[in-house]
Amino acid sequence: AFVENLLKHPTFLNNTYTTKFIDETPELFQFAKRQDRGTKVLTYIADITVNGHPETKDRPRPRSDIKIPKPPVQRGEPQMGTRNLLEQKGPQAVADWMRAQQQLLITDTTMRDGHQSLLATRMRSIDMIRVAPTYAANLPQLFSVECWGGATFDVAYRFLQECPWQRLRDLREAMPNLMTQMLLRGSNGVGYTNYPDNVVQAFVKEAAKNIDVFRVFDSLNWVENMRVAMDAVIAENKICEGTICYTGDILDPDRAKYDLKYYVGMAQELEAAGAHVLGLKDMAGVLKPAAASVLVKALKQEVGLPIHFHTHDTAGGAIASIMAAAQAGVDAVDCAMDSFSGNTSQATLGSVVEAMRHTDRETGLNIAAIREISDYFEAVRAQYAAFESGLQAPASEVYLHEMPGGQFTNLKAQARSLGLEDRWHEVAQTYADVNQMFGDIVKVTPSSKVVGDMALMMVSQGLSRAQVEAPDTDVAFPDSVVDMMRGNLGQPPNGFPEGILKKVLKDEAPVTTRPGQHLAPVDMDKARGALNAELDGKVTDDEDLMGYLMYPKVYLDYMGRHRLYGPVRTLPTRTFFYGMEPGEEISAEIDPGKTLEIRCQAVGETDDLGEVKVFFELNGQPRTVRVPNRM
Ligand code: BTN
Ligand code: 3PY
Ligand code: ZN
Repeated sequence: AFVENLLKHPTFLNNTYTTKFIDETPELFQFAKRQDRGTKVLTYIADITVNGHPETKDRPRPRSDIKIPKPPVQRGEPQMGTRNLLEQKGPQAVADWMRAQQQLLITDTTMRDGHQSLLATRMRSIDMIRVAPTYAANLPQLFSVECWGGATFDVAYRFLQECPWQRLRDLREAMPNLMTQMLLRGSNGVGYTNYPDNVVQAFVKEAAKNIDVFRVFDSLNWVENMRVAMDAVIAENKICEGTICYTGDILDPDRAKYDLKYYVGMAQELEAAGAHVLGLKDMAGVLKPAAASVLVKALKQEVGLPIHFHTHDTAGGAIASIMAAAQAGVDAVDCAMDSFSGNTSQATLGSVVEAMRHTDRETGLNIAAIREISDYFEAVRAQYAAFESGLQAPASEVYLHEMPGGQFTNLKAQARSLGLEDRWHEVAQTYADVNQMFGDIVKVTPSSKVVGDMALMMVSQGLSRAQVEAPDTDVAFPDSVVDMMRGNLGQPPNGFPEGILKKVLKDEAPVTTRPGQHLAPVDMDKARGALNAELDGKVTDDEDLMGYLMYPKVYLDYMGRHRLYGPVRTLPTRTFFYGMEPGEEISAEIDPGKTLEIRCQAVGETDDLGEVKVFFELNGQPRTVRVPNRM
């Protein structure tokens, strides 16, 4: 029926369709409900086999000899971990324990920031879930596993055709003794814009079913804009890590806006707001060792909270800063498994463990267990060659532009798509200029995206900062810039500079109070009704509703594809991105204990209707799927 719908469709007949045609043409899905999940998954494999995956087209291919990654063996049953303490005694007890004990505590970020920073967030759930029991069994001394939030939420729906909530439930179940951690962008939730307060609250409530540690930050360091999210975490009895985003250089007198006093002041505000832990988020990796030492010492002295330090290795200095912070008494630090570390990602977990060995801050983690898990992830990473950035070496240029690790490779890809790849260093310089023009702001999602949009626009149009600022030139600012100047992301310290406000907004007055204060609460029952109607009466749960409220179009597109392709999250990663070859066999466990054994027999020729038959065996039975050849 799908193919009949497709062949009758005017766009298809006119030959004006693109690779996104199926995604953007919901009427093709009208019939799909009747098909069983096996057929749906075969339809997906057939389509990818014939047409390729749009995301891996023209990108480097994985080596042909790679194997499905094999998770390391578990050494016995999981011992008690931080999660057990949280469950038994609550968040304050965990915070007290952090401060009282000596070890340098470690959060593993591989499943969130590690792949967000190195592979454009493309790691699929299956590659995480298969190793999660090994974490529980072999690394029970970890402080937490950061595995959710940030960009992982929308990328799961948008590009990976999977449900982020299901990923979280599966990981939680596989690691019952370890605390799960997420990155929450305050009032921006896991999105790029401020949401109404009741949406943020409902999101936190839903996430708290399976998240233990919430790292809450604001992209302009405005504590006012963090309270709703922080209060919601505290109400769920989970760990609220109220977080400072670090920018500038406290030791540089020319960057006096963000000096030691500023950070101590913000930390005290976060403590007063009820944070259990103080997060120190160096999203670009610009906190140099000497400054880390001064900052951590001051924070330890002036604030009563345990401190959790996050940095990026973009300049190659992460481990040095971590050592300095550890000597100054930092309580916990973030690292990524060796094979997902370095460059724009976190410091190397195994190296930090070794650096601490035979010191008073020994981590208690088993280095052999780390190597085994890292080897597993090395094999995982090989499957994602299409998403590697090609970055060859660390670069001190980060101290010039201050781009967050999660943005760097993305912006570079955007520059490439605009034909500006050769002018990357100009983009970097312009990014720094835009930051100064905006009054020297914190740059982290979403404010970093605004600065990036402006920088790309200026480089592609050949505009300098002086030209943009000149009162008589007419500049068409990107929407995101107008939105930020209107006050829709909140306020930076001392507000935005008068000149740029006037230039962007002309006579419009900005709003300088908290955006959430002006956003009407969403009527949840009404929204659910609208969503059910969009989905032809399918009754949706709270997870679906949150996906829809954060990303309406992305979520509905995901659901449209889900009806057609079924549980493709269960496919091996190579199959998901490249389809199958004749003679190849795979299995996909679509429910616990229910496995599809799939063999690709042959791929036919394209017929007069522009269709290709793909011949499979599904659990031993012959099955044929016809898909359009769109190549
Ligand atoms: C994307 O749209 O960039 C990624 C989503 C995956 C789309 C799949 S690939 C095969 C099929 N054909 C389409 O037109 N969309 C889906
Ligand atoms: C995100 O918000 O996704 C980040 O990683 C910020 O550093
Ligand atoms: Zn980060």
